[in-house]
Formats: sequence, C-alpha cells, structure tokens
Amino acid sequence: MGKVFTWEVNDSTVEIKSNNQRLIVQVITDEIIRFLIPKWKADYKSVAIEGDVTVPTDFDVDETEEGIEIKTGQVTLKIMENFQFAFLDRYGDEILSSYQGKRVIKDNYSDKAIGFLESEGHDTHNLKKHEYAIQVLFNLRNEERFYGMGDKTGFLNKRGYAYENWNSDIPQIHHENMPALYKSIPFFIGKGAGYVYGMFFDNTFHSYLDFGKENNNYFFYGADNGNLDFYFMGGENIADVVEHYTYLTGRAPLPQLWTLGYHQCRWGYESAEDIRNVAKEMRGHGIPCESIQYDIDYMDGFRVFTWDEKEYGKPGELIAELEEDGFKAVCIIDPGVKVDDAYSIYSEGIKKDYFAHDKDGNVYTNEVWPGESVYPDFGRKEVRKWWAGNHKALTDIGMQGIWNDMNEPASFNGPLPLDVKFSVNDRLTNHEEAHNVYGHFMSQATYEGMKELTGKRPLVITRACYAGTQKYSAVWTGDNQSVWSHLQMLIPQLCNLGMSGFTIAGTDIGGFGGDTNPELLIRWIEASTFCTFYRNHCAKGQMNQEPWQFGETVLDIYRKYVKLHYRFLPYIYDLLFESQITGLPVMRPLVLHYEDDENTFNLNNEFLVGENMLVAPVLEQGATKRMVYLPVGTWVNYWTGQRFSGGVHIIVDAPIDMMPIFIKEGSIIPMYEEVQYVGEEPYDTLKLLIAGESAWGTHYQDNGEDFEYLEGEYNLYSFTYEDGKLDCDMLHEGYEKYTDIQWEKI
Ligand code: MIG
Repeated sequence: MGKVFTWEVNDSTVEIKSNNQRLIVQVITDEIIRFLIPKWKADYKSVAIEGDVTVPTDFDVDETEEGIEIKTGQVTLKIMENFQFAFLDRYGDEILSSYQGKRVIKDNYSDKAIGFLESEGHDTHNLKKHEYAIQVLFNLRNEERFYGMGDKTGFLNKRGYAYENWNSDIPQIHHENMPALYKSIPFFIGKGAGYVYGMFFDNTFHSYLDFGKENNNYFFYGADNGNLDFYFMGGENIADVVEHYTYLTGRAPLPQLWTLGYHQCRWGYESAEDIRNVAKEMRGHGIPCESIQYDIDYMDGFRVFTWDEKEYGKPGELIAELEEDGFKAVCIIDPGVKVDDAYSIYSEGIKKDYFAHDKDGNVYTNEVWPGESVYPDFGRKEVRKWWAGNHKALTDIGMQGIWNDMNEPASFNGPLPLDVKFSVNDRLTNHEEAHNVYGHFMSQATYEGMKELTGKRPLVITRACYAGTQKYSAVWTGDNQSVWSHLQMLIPQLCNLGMSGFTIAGTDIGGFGGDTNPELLIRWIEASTFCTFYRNHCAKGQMNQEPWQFGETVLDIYRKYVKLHYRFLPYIYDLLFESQITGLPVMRPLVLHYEDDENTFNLNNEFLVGENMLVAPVLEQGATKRMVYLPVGTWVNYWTGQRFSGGVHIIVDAPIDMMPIFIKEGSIIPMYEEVQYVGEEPYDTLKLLIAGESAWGTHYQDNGEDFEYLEGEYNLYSFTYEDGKLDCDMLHEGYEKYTDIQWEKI
C-alpha cells in the first residue's frame, strides 16, 4: 500500500496523496475528525466554525495491509484505496463507512415516459438521476436512523427522506416531504443499536442528503460545488454528539430573560393605533406580554431603518408610551434596500460600494417589498459593520430587538442568479457559494450592532441561516399555516433544530397563513408553553388571531398557558444557561435521553424539557385524551400529582384546557410568580416544585440583561431535598440573592 499512498503528518493534520488526489485528515479532538478532499480549496475558511477549534491530541498513523489507519484514543479512521474509508469506535467496531458500489435508482423510467408525465404537469425530479460534482456514498444499515438537519419538515427521524440544503422562502404550505426550507444545517446524527455518530458537511454550496430514499443500501451526500469537507463526531451517546457539534459551530449565548416571554405580532398592524390597541387589549385581558412586534408596515415605504411618521407618529413616541406599560419594541428588518437616491441607506451604500453586483459589474437589483432593491454584501466585514451601525436609528428610538426576514435572500422577480457577486468571509465569490450564508452574515451584523449599541444581550430572530448562526440569532420556522399538521410538525421541527444547535426557536403560534380556529389556537399555545421563542403571529389577509378574538373560554385557557410559561421561565432559563456548556437544547426528543428505548426512536408527538419534564400536547382536532409514552423512571402528573412507573404507554385525560405535563421524580423545578411582563416586579422569590421524597436540582440566577454574568455576577444554587428538609448550597455566589425561597411538593 505504501506504493499507492504517500502521507505526511503535520501537527494535527495528516495529508495523504494517492494518484494525484489529496486527502487532508485533521484531528480536531479525540472524538472529532475532519475529512477534507479539497477539490475546490484546501485552505477553506469555514463560516460555521470560527477560530481554531483544534485541541492538541495524540494520535497514531499506521500503514496496514489495506491502507492507512489514523487512531485517536476514541476513533479510528481507516483510509483505503480510492480514499474509501471507515470510522471505527474505540473497541474497533465500525460506525460509518463509505459504500463501494454505484448509485442505483430503482425506478428507471424512459425519457418518453418522463416526457409524458411532464406534459401533464407532474414533478419528475425524482425519476432522474442527478450525479453531483461532489458525491459520497455511505453504507446504510437497516436499523439506522437520522436526526438533526435543522428546520427540515416531516418527522423526527429523517430516514427514508431526501433533503436539499438551499435556503428557500416557501410561502406555500410546508408538507412533510419538502426537500428544503429557510435554513441550511448540513448536520445529522446517525444512530443504530450500540453506535452513534454525527456528521457535519461544511460546504455552503447547494447540497443534498439522501437518507436511504433512493436506495436502502446506502445514504449519500452530494454538492454542486465546493469541497468534500466533513467532520465526523464520535461519542458515547446522542448528547455527546450534540456537545461535539456545538463545540465546533458554537452555542447560543444566554438571552435576556424578557425575550423568553410572550410576544404578540401580526403582519397587518398598520398604524400606531393598531399597535396601541393590541397592547391595551393584552394588558386589559391580563395576558402577560413583552412586546408587540413591528412587521414591515412600520417603515416608510419599506425602507429599512426608517419609520413611517404618517401612520406611526413621531419616531420614539409610541415606543416610549408603551414602555411605560412594560412593553419592549422589536421590529423587522429585511436585507433588501430600496433603490432611491433620496434615501441615505441606499445612497451611502452605493457610494461605498456595499451592494452586490451582477456578473457584468452593475449593482444587482431585484424586487422585494420596497420595489426595486439592492442586496448588501454581508459577507464583507466592512459591510456588516456599516449595517450594524445603521441600527442606531432604531436603538435611538428605543428598539430593543431585531427580527430579520427575507434573508434567504428572497426575491419577487425570479431567484437571484447564481453568478451575482457576493462575498464570503471577505473573499469575493458568487451567490452560488454565498446563498446559504447570506442570512448568517446578516444575523451576525445585527447581533454585533445591537450588542455594541445597547450593551445588552441582543435579541435577533432570523428566518434564514446556516450551521453556526445560533451564536448570533434565535430562529422561527417561517411561514407555517393554521392547519393541524403544522401544529404536529412543531415537535419534530423544534427538536431537530435544537439538536442542530438552535435551542432558541419557535413557530408562529396559531399559524401564519390561513385562518386559525379556536381549538387549534388553544392547542397551539399549549404545545408552545416551553418554547424559547414564544410568539403568536399571523399573515396579512388572515383572520385575526390575538387571544381575545374567540371569546371568553379561549381567552381564559390561553391566559392560563401564557401564565404557566411565565411560571416556568426560570426552568427554561436554567436550561439555556446549561446549553452554553453542553450545547443541549431546552426542548428535547425523548430519544436524546432514552436512546436505547425503541419506543422513543420515532416519537413525534411528545418531548422533554431538559431532563426533568415531559410534555405531551394534544395535536389532533377533537381529541380530549391521548396516549403518552413514559420512559423508565417515575413520572408525576403535574396537574393531578398522580405517579406512574415509566416504560409504559398510558392514556391521559386532556380536555381542551389541559396539556399533559409530567415531572420526573427526584427533580426540583424552579418557578417564578406570575407577572404581566418580566421586570414588572423584581423576581425576589423563588418557588421550588419538588417531585418525590428525595430530590435534587440546581438553579442559575443573574440580572437577565447584560454580560456581567461573564464576569461572575451570577448565583448558582444547588438544592437537595431529603427527609422533609430542603438544603441549599451555593455553587457560585456573585449576584444579589432571592429574599425568599419557598417550596412545594408534588
Ligand atoms: O413575504 O413581513 O415570514 O413572518 O410577517 C412575506 C411580512 C414577508 C414573511 C415572514 C412573515 C412576515 C412577512 N414576511
């Protein structure tokens, strides 16, 4: 074999050459190995992974009969002829290997048959074989399952489906089998009996992942361009893989506490009066609320960073008025800048050459809300800095959070051609490479601007993003619809986003497109009780869906759940604190903690919040009972106190005002008093909910606003409950403590 390969070790990398082909293996940690075939660029600087994440790690390189073996304490990578490969765990068992055969499409239709189908308007995309510029096939085992992949629609387990990574604005209904949505997170967790691994394909070009849809013998990755550049992650369990992936691409920083509260929005509040009325109704009905969000109508002719004085009054006035009543202001900002010489953002951007050009060197225009518009080249640091600074116009009038939309980027006049010139990490390139990271760079600019301007932890919400954007922004799942299948989709979609790094995420409660109805709205607010982005939002032209639109019963139930969300805020916040250390999300599929229990493998209709709560929303019209799977352990019904030994399916009552919630025995859940908004009253009393005779829990506390916690200004409590007595240990003390800690048993 020595004849076929030459290889050379250089610090953490092993460079292997064979027949003019080059493979670079980089040992990142003893569980993370990068595999790079630089068809395009050997020195590619990642967008998702910032800085040098390589940890000096001991590894051996040996020549064997078959080829080369690179071995860390945890993982062995075997490289064979033609760069075929296999990853083994530390016991020498194979976890993942390349597939030696060729792609075989089962259904081979003739061109004539395809033409016939097309003439009737059928989609024949799947009947044709597409060979990709970059393509790699992996052996697929019968029992192998796949999780992750960001916001893709459908079920928790992606096995049997094929996906594309190409950020797409899809206003039509999102079905379970859509190839692509707004976000591209080319990361998945492969799981079978006794093995688990993660794969992250760091390539921003249009890419494809087929999890055994084309053929049951292999799964494959394809890309239209770029490198074959992936990170293999080992680990003992799914949680380890999530930890490794978020080690690479970063973790969501702790948000401000208020941002986790309730937000009301709709596209269609068209004046100060509209916004003021909604605020008044919220308080009048006693529904806790942090912000009424400003959708595109607040701008002057959809010019970003402006304010429509005609409909919304003097800039700052409405915001200040609502602030008196505890409301914060959050507004939408789109990337498209209106072509208008009299508009300073446009003229300044033109003067400084900040907008993308077409292939002939003219500033590229397309159409979005403001009409003819140009696209800032966010992949340039200088442009991001400028964009960041533009937010001063908004923070000066009191804006506290930014919602980034349309940043796939979307366009009304056909898609942006692939040869439009954009930059990636300050390198001029084409839209083809920059497309999937356009939203990422926009979010980064927004985050950095808001951080600099306010000194607080920025609230940025984005629709489009790439792997790693979690460092800068929360996400929502875009234009869902008021249909039951979209309520059902909430669980797998948010769980998979969570395992892909996006722990701060939510859906439009009630559904964005289409008309909601009372029952659906109630079940949706119930199912969202533990969402980290918690907003009711609706499209222009649809029936109003604020909580008071459907009478007293709906209002009462709605209020009950928003209040419950506020009571559990400290638990959610604790999990977000933990998330910075472990990368684990707040909302977790059961398989994350019970991965050997086959009842959890394809469980789409219940989820865990942290490790200690299990939530089973009703997701079907008309249902008032539902089946719940309780994994091993003792689980206590939050509403009734009834105890169950896990490992069983039970039937629980779930009338319209009840969403089943279970607390794990042995845990202590921190809770707060109800408020109308975060900060209405100081949170000086902590309430502990203790499940069982012997229980333990930790709790994190800080000022909920700025970065002082990084300087040690926080408290970390450890509570132990035993023999009817509660003990408190301070694991860290650096902030004003609660004046009162009360507890209650369940
Ligand atoms: O083309 O700003 O997903 O939340 O209300 C529609 C108007 C543009 C899409 C977003 C939606 C928002 C809407 N926007």
